[in-house]
Amino acid sequence: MRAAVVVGGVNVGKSLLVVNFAAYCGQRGLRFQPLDRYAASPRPWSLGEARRQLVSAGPHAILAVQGVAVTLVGKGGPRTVRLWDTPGLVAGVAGDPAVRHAMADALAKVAQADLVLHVVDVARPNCWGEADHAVAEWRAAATPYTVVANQMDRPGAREGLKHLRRQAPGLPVVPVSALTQQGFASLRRAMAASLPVD
Ligand SMILES: Nc1nc2c(ncn2[C@@H]2O[C@H](COP(=O)(O)OP(=O)(O)O)[C@@H](O)[C@H]2O)c(=O)[nH]1
Ligand SMILES: [Mg+2]
Repeated sequence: MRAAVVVGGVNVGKSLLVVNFAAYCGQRGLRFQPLDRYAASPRPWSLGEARRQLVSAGPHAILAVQGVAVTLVGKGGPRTVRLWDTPGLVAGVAGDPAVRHAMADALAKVAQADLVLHVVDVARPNCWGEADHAVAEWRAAATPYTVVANQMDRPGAREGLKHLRRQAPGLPVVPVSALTQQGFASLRRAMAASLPVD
């Protein structure tokens, strides 16, 4: 199955995007598949349970890299893709070994993915940080790469979006709100355009 990896800083809305976008694509229950090396079985969650388990305003709620399969209805037919949720990237080397391992898992997924969805919280000042710059510089030319400008429902997001476009010139940007699902139709179109039909 094709892989779309969702990366970005801490608390930008990656997990809420994964859960709500899967719901938008018609998933009613989510079977999260952890990375193979954890040899764990898929976690079946309702949408509400997945939000409770994964979405949090605190730092690094969940360190696991785990994915959920979704079917994108698009031009020419459906595309099945696994959306991989990852822990937030930070600049520098994390002191906590669990965070360091999680970071390495996340970057390994980015290196293998068929599509990278790089999530940014545009309602935050200076939303394109050092780690964002580093990852985009590393992979944007090598693989289909879309910057997801999230949290468009919040005050200041429009200015943040302009700032982001200046900071990341040449990268495709799709503005969305993972909370209200605004922009999800455009996101699905952008994803379908980069993935082969099943
Ligand atoms: N208003 C608003 N809040 C959001 C949005 N996306 C995420 N959040 C909130 O931001 C916090 C972090 O979200 P989460 O998905 O856990 O971020 P992650 O660390 O990147 O996975 C949670 O409190 C979410 O409810 C959004 O588009 N709009
Ligand atoms: Mg998360």
